[in-house]
Amino acid sequence: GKCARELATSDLIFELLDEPKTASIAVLGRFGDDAEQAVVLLSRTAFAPDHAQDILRSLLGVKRLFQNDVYTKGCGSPAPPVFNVVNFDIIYPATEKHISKHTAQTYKMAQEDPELYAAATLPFINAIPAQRLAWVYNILEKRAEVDRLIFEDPDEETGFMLHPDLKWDQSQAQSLYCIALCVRRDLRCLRDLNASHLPLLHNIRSKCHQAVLDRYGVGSHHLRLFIHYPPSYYHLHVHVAHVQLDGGAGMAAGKAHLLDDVIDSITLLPDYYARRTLSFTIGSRDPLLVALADAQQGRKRKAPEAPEA
Ligand code: M7G
Repeated sequence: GKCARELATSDLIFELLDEPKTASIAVLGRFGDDAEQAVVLLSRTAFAPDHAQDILRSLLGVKRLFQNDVYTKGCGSPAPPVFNVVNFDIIYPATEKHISKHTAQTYKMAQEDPELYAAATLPFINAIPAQRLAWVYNILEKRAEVDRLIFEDPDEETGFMLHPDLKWDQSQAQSLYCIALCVRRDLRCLRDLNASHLPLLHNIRSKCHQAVLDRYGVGSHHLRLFIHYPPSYYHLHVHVAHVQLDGGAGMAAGKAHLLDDVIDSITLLPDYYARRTLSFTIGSRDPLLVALADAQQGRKRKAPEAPEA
């Protein structure tokens, strides 16, 4: 409400992250003289194949940048400008966590063993304000995105709700991206999963496959189901994306764990995720990095000194 009305008077000036490859940009600013900050994400939509011919026709008249042998390059705005559709996402009021998530930063690998999880990550998760999951509970309690619901299974133990992910503009099936949120609220992340959750994971896998086929005509062999570690939101959810989608960092090794692999691992070893070391990429501005570094420092200090020779 507020965002839409005041967008005209906004003063969004600080560029956070400019990603030419995905034609997207994140900017930080305020609406008028409001004290709260907003993060706004802008991204260009994909070309609709039906429009390609019209776009080309209207572009042929614009300036050619160069021509070399069989190669010609040019650029211009197609007319009518209806082709320049831009998606926008507004996060308001934006917290430091939102701002850092959308800010350019350097990344490094972290190794989290069960002791480090207990000493650093778990206290970090427990300190996250409950407000961070408000959007999840809004969906589960049908206060938000109600008309976007794709499928629901209300079972208290194995149930979930499937919605289009915020990232997907639903313009193309090939960029399909949905999110399955568990009904139960006691599972935070991959670390919590063990063999007792196999019925839940099997249920999500088979019913997501069926629901996406029914709604979008995309078969299960074209879907990549995965769980992030660490996630941004500690309420267990499964990402459901088209295999052809280039998901960037969100699909990189060390961040995305295939649901098939998760199921297989805990079938073979029931407490696999409580015991293993998880390696992942972490941004220099991620507050979890500080928690991990502090705990590692403490561990070094506490480590027994080598016996003297
Ligand atoms: P994650 O693995 O916790 O973190 O996934 P990530 O954002 O680092 O991937 C959360 C997923 O939920 C992401 O794919 C988000 O795009 C998606 N998401 C986040 N929010 C705030 C919303 C929302 O309000 N609605 C919907 N439908 N999806 C969201």
